[in-house]
Amino acid sequence: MEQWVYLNGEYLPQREAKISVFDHGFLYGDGVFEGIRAYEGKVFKLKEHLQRLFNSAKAISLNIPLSQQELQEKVLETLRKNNLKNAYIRLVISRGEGDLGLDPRKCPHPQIIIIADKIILYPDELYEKGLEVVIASTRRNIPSALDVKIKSLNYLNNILAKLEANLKGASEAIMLNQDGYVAECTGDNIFIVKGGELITPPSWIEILKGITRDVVIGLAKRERIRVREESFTPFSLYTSDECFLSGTAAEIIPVTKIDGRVIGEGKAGKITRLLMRKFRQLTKKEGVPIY
Ligand code: PXG
Repeated sequence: MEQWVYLNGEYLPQREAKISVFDHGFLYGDGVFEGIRAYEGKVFKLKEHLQRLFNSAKAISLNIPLSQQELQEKVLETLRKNNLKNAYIRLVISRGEGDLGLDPRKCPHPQIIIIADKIILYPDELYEKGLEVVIASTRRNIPSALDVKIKSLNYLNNILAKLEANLKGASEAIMLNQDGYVAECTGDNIFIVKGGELITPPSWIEILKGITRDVVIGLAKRERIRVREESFTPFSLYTSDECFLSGTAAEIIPVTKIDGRVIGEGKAGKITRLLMRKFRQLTKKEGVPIY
């Protein structure tokens, strides 16, 4: 079905929502984005996503010509316009039209795009069976070159890792930082369980500080599961009792094979299943109402 797309203050039918070929988002990946979910008529963690979007924009000196409150209202309006209760929302701010040079000063009009659509998820059975993943040889960008805390339109680092996974017949790739410590996946954060404790790479390492990651940590603590934010190497992955990924699109999804090594019992572990259940309950309960 054709969707209505928000583009700089207007709602356009999907086919008419077009961006200039001179837009630096397209030419150089100069821009920022967010992926957000709505569940049962409520937008999950909307304020947190908007805050992260504004921080990403600030970091690249991109001025969003709306306040956070105004942008929130546009997101809700886009969902209403499309009659959506359950949705995947893509918020994109690009540098806008310029000339063929890099200079962002020549792009006076940032473009604001909001796409709201139905979400395509991993098949249900994978939430039982778990994913088979590989460790990519492509390392995560270093912060002194391009800080991965910026959720920018430049995702080639992640796409190169994803390609490696695809070529090896896996659906996802784990990325290490330059020092060989586990960072995250191409669009998800990573957790392991060992001896009843939940461990995830700390936020100072080269990861996007996932909003789902924060929710998972909060849920685990409430369930009195000990949580450690600590760096670890692939050895800890291979020898973990459970492993799962967290992200807005995938939510919580178990990992049951890493580089051919079976993790735990080769299916979703106990703590993973508990957190999956608690997470789903929370998404039904919390959020900014659309209607
Ligand atoms: N790491 C990276 C590199 C990401 O891009 C996450 C972790 C998880 O963060 P949240 O806040 O979502 O828990 C992301 C998420 C998608 C998609 O549609 C998701 C992301 C990026 C691109 C596509 O699956 N970001």
